[in-house]
Amino acid sequence: MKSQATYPTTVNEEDIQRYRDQGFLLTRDVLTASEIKQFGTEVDREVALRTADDQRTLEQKTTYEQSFVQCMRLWETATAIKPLTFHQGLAGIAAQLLGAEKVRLWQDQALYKEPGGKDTEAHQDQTFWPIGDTPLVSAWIPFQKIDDTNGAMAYVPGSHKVGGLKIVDITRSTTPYPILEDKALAGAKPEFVMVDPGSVVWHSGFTVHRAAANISAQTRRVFTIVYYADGSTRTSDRPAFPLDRAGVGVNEPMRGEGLPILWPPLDALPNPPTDSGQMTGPQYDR
Ligand SMILES: O=C(O)CCC(=O)C(=O)O
Repeated sequence: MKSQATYPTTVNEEDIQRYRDQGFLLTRDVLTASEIKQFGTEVDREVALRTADDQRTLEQKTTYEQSFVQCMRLWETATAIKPLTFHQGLAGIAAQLLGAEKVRLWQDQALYKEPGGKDTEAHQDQTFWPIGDTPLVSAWIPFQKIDDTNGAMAYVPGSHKVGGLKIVDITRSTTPYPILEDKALAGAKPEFVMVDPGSVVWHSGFTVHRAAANISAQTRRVFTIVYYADGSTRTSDRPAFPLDRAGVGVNEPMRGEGLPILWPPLDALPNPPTDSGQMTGPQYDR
């Protein structure tokens, strides 16, 4: 691992403070136009490969699947996507926002909202996982311009400060909790963020967020990377694929082949876990 790495993209103090206050932040021009084109093509290819056998129309899918096509841990099956998941500019920003010396990968994924795809219900990410209040941040990276027609994300400012609310079952295997009505949010409303390709929106694991429906004629193509501070421990035995696969027990540090260090940069990109397979489908890693 390189020591004393300097950040390829430095986040200024004002933006770090904004992130701490609001629980989300737009960072502009993090990826170049050629990176967006190249990675967008590679992620398209991998999503197409993983979903090749799924001939269902949008209407035939479950309510959850109508929100987006979800393909997870793409770095494990597509070598060409690895440099995106391990992107130093992105990982350096995550380290700065988390205030952590070292950060690890929790998961990467494609979230492709098809034309006509329904809205993504308001939820918090972190409450899905047995990781307590581990510092966690997500990068939401669109491969195209996001406006009010194609599934923009919206975040409730300051909602990360209320901590973990009741879990929202966005898979709808049970009735989803109407989190926006939670008294702790005091009526605060999600704010939509429009994004140009190359820019990235970050949100804390406790920020309440949702995404609009895709009423455009094109698929909304988004990649996300979820980072957490190294040294964090598992807080309960609730199932979570990345921890269970790595054999991480309760109170043990969360590390393993599928949870690689992303910052500071490694000298060489690691190999994926030997049991990496195609992981798709309507699970959100509870
Ligand atoms: O892109 C979406 O529709 C939802 C994304 C989301 O919930 C997340 O990145 O945590």
